[in-house]
Amino acid sequence: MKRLIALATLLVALSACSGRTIVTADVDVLSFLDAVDLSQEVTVPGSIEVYLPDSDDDLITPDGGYLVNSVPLLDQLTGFGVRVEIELENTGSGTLDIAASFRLAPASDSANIYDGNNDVALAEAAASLAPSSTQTVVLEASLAQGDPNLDLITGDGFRIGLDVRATGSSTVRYRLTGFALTLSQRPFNLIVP
Ligand SMILES: [Ca+2]
Ligand SMILES: [Ca+2]
Repeated sequence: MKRLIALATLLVALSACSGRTIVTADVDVLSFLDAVDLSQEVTVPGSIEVYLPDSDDDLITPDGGYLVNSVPLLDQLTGFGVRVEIELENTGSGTLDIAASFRLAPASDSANIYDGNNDVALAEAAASLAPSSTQTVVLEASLAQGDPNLDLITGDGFRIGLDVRATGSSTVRYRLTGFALTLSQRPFNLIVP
């Protein structure tokens, strides 16, 4: 079984593995983000922390991130996976240290998915960039059945976001080049219209 479902807010590819024991929905988050979230040059005046995707029109204020809902499989998930790729280019004259994390939060955590209250950092990565250098940071995580963090995802959806901290005096251009989610569920739990 393989089918594409076009929804108002999300494109989801559904497929079942050959054993027909697990159904997965692949969500390409990149295709739903605004241009400002995908790429921007930011001045780093000693240190700065930005939050992506930005939902309150200010990159440096933490917020509710991106709400994923209106997709199949949200009820009774048996697995969750994420892979994010952030290309970072040091466009200034100073060295930069970068630390990035991927956050997961329930739909109800609409004010701040970065404060450790009802939210969690599932993946973290760091990089050091000399002037004029470019590196790609990869954030990757998966949750298996029984992981308590899966309980953050309910039929109402869930929230996701990236916390990117830069330290140094320079400028940095970030470019989100990959942001993919995989939601897994056993077929007997699947409800598709
Ligand atoms: Ca913000
Ligand atoms: Ca929170």
